[in-house]
Amino acid sequence: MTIRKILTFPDPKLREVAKEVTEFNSDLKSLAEDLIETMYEFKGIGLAAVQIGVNKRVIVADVSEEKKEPFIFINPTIRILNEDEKGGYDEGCLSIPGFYEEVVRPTQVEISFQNLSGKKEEIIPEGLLGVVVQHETDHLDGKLMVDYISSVKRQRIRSKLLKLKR
Ligand code: QAP
Ligand code: CO
Repeated sequence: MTIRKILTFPDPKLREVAKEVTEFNSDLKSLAEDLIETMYEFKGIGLAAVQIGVNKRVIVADVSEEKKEPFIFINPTIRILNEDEKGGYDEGCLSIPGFYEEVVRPTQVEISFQNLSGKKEEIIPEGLLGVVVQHETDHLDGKLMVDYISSVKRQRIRSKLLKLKR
């Protein structure tokens, strides 16, 4: 298990579309373990492989109080169950440290994914988990929470983070 470095916006690697996982081997298991350890280290509730520079469709999430209920989703896809039910949430992102923005998303979704053995599973997440899984799945398509806000705000966040990096 290794704590990995998290890429920050506007790193171009965060814009890549991640590749489907086809091999369910021990490398995949260590990747998932690193993601979980890195998420806990930086007090996150969700993390996508692309955020640590790994171009694979793997995400992890843990919205529990005790931080002992990690979920691993491989090749996740989202199906909106009710287009009319939407909710806003002040989202954060480990790749956009220090910034929180309201994002409106569907509240009733079904997640289809594979587990570490490659077995297909489905869940209908409740509350915050549904928000986090949608946020993390966006990462796999190169999409970031700042894409939901105005371009003026996005540019402001971009220059602030670039200044912090220097
Ligand atoms: C995605 O993000 C998420 O700015 C996961 O200084 C978060 O875990 C989706 C974090 C909230 C929906 C709601 C952010 C930690 C963690 C920061 C995170 C920071 C330290 C973000
Ligand atoms: Co994020």
